[in-house]
Amino acid sequence: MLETVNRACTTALIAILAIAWIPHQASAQLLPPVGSLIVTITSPASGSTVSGAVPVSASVSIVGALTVSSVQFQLDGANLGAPDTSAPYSVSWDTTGAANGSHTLSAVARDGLLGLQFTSAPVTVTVNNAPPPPPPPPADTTPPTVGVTSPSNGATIQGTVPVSASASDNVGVAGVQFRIDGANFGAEDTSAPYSVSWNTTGAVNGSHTITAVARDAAGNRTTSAPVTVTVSNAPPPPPPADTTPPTVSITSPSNGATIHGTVTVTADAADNVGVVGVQFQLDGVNGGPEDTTAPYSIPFDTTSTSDGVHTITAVARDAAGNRTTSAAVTVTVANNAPPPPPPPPPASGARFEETDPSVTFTPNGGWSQDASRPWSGGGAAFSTTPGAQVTFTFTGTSVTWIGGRATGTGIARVSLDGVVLRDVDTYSKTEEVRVSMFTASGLANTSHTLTIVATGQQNAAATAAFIIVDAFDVPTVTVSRLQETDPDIAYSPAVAGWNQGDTSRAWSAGIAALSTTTGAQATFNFTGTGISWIGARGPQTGIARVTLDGVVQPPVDTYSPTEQIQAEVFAQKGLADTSHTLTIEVTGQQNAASTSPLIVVDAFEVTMSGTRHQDTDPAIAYGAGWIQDNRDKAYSEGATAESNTVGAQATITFTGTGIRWIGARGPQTGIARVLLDGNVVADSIDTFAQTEGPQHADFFASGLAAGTHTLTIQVTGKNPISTDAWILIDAFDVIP
Ligand SMILES: [Ca+2]
Ligand SMILES: [Ca+2]
Ligand SMILES: [Ca+2]
Repeated sequence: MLETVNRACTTALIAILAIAWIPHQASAQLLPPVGSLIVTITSPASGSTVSGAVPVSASVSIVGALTVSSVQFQLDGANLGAPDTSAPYSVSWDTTGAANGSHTLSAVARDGLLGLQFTSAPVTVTVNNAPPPPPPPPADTTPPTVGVTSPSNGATIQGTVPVSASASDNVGVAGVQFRIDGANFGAEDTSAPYSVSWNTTGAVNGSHTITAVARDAAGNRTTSAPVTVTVSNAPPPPPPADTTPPTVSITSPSNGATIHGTVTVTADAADNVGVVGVQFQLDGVNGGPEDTTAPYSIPFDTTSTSDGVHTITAVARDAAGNRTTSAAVTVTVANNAPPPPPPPPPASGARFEETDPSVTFTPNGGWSQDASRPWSGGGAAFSTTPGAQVTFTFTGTSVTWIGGRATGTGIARVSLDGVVLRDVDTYSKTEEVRVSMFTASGLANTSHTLTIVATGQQNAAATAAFIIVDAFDVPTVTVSRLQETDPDIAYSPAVAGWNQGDTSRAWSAGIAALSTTTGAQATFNFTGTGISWIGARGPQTGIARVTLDGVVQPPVDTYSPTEQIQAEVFAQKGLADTSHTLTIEVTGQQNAASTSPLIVVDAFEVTMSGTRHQDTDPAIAYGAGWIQDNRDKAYSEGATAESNTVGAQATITFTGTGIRWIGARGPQTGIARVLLDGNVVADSIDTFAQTEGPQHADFFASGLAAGTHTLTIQVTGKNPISTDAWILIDAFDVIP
């Protein structure tokens, strides 16, 4: 079919060659119609809106003997793409190449026989493409600029300095990282002004390089020009100089010691930093090498020096060269002396009961045993038979007769080794059980015989002439019986805890304090080496809790099926010779056999240092105004001297290193002045107290030079609230 058409066309082609230059359109008009091509744009539809790439298609209908050689699409009259020579006729239109808005498409079909052209009806469409995306921004390739602004190049710095930089960027600086000697220093500073603080004391002195690295958000980095600085810090101050000298003291031998042979000299030394050595000296001259390690000591061969008094010192040294010389210890070197005497007998005496074989009663029928009181050892001997006597043979330098006194006790004659010493009046207004009756001291340390003879005589106030022999102490022990009214005893609760002043029994000094109040306490502060609580036992007494210097003692059960008035219910000996505190507490508890928890505080006996000399001792010289042999209270060995006369004075001459004045306190006692060796040592001792305190130590002096001294008591007046100016001399205790 096509070949047939082609042959037909060849003829027609030759015919028109001569007029090939004639425009086709014109030719179509000039030539008789031989047919037509009806071109129709099939897509897109007229009036449609298009975007992107769209196909533009056309169909051609042949009318007559024409053929279709091609279809040329047109956009707004201009060719769109190449002519399409074969059906289906189509071209792809990239509408993005056209402006948004109305456009006209058309298609021109070309006849293959005569070259006639037939144009379609126009199709108008609206191009509506999205605007093109904006062009991407240009990449940031511009690095920041940065420079270190402080410190300045070449600077010498010390201490803490700011390190600063300025930085800028076409877009923006994201951060600046400082570097010292190439190493990052601190965190990146992300906000201007860019600065870090540099404590240069952490760096070695010398040259260091500072740079700053600025960074922008695109990652561009710029390192500043280096700034070179010199760190020059002063060296740290030296530690403060040690200006504290050591402390040092010689611990052995003791001051005043007599030494011989080889003795060890020791010292204690201490220092705030450290002791590096202790140099011992004899009479100021170095002895031996310095001891550089504690404990500091050196052997001292006393034969290397002369007999006699020498001083030993120790010089402690610290590393800073501070030196301290100890207090001197004075010793007596006695290389050729005889050995020292044996130590003195123990202070606590041995007690010999009246039943001891060393005690002899004559005539046998004149003495009776008594167990009605809580006597030492449970019993005592008594007699009213004139001439009845008891002898006690002992070895020692002192002795004390322990007995009892009351309104019915009489006068005994006491002899030592056959020599009458004195007549002892044992009368007392109150019954005193197991107390010192007479003491002989200062005896040669040999065997002695003490003789007590009942005279049948009695005090004018006495009702009978009993003599009671309970025991003997060798050597004598210095004891004060202090009443429960003593100002040194504190009672609690203050109100209603204790029944004070009970007189229902023959209490020591006539009265006692009683309590059944659980938790009620009596606290006694005393100084001495022993303590006895004088209370009571009976069918109605309870259990007490005793605390001595804070140490709780075993419970004290004071129950007894029979009454024991003035019983020693608690005793502790061998205490250090210093102040102590004894507390008695009512527990509210009682023995199963007891009828009540009652606790009785009647008196305390305090054992003290020294040897007691009674107010009757011939070593005491009384001036005018003194009254002897007062028996109105429970005094030591029954009696005192006393004066209510201002200006009255008494002086004891004693040999020893200390002395204790046993007087009294009370509502009626006065003020005294005390002189030692003629010098006032206590100008105004006010003995006033609201409660009775017989046998109180009104004054004590110790540490005196060994030798003979005098102690003078002067009555000087009274406290305004005291009823009188009584000053009592009950005894003196001489410290050897
Ligand atoms: Ca006895
Ligand atoms: Ca009493
Ligand atoms: Ca006395």
